[in-house]
Amino acid sequence: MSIPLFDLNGKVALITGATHGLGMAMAKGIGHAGATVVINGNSSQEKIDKAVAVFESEGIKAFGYRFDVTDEKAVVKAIDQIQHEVGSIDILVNNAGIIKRTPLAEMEVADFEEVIKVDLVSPFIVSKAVVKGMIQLKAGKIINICSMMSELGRNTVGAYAAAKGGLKMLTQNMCVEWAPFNIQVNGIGPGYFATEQTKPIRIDGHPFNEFIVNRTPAGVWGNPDELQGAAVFLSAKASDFVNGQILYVDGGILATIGKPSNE
Ligand code: GCO
Repeated sequence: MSIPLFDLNGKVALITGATHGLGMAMAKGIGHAGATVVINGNSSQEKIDKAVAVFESEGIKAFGYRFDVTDEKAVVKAIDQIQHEVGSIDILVNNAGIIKRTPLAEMEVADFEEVIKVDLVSPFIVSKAVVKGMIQLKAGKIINICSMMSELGRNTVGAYAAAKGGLKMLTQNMCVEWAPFNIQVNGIGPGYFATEQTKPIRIDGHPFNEFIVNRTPAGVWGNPDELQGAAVFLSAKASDFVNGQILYVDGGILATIGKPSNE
C-alpha cells in the first residue's frame, strides 16, 4: 500500500525553538499530519512543559527537551536521550534563532558572533548530531528555517542576514552530502509574520509596519499557521525528490520590487 503523500503517521519530528512563535506553529502542523512531535527550548522547563501541554490539548503526541542548541555536548546528549526515549528522529526542523537589530557600525563583535552561533552554527551542530541516525536509516528530512534575509539585506539586521544567507548555502551543502543517503535537506524562508520576534517593528504607527504591508503584494503580515503547509510538505513523502531548495512563504515579497505607498 503506498504511503499517502502528506501522511506523517509513525514519524518522529524534532523542532528546535518550538515553545512559541513560528516553531510552535510549524510543529503543530507536523503533529496534526500525524508525527510525534519533540520540541526543544532553552528557556525554563516550565515553559517547555506548558508548550507540550498545548500540543497534547490538540491531540498531538508531544515531548519536550531543554537543551542549548549551540552547545555540541548538550546537543549530542539530548539527541541520544530522544532516540532512546522517543525513537529515531525522522524529521528535523532547525528553527531556533535570535535576532539583534543594531547598525553594523555600532554592533559589538560579541553580539555579531552570538547571532551567527545561534542562527548558523547551531543548525550545523544539531543536524550533525541527528544525521548519523538518518544515514543509518537511509531516510530523513531536514528543514532549515531561513529568512527574507537569506536573499535580501535590511538596515540593522546585518548579523542576522549573514547567518541566514549562510544557512541557505549550508542547506545546499547538506543536500549535496546527504542526498545519497535518501535524506532531503531544504529550507523554508518565512516572509514577515506576526510573532513576538517581529512585535517591536509591527506595532501600529511604526514606519516598518506600513512599509511591510506595502512591500508585501498580499498586503498583510503572515499568520504563523500559514507556514504549516510548507513544513508538512517538506517533511513528507511528497517532497522526496525536492532537495537543496528554499521554499519562500512570503506573501509575494520576493516577487516584487515594491510599489509606491500611494498606489
Ligand atoms: C526584521 C524581521 C525579519 C523577519 C524574518 C523575515 O527585523 O527584518 O525580524 O528578520 O523576522 O526573518 O524573513
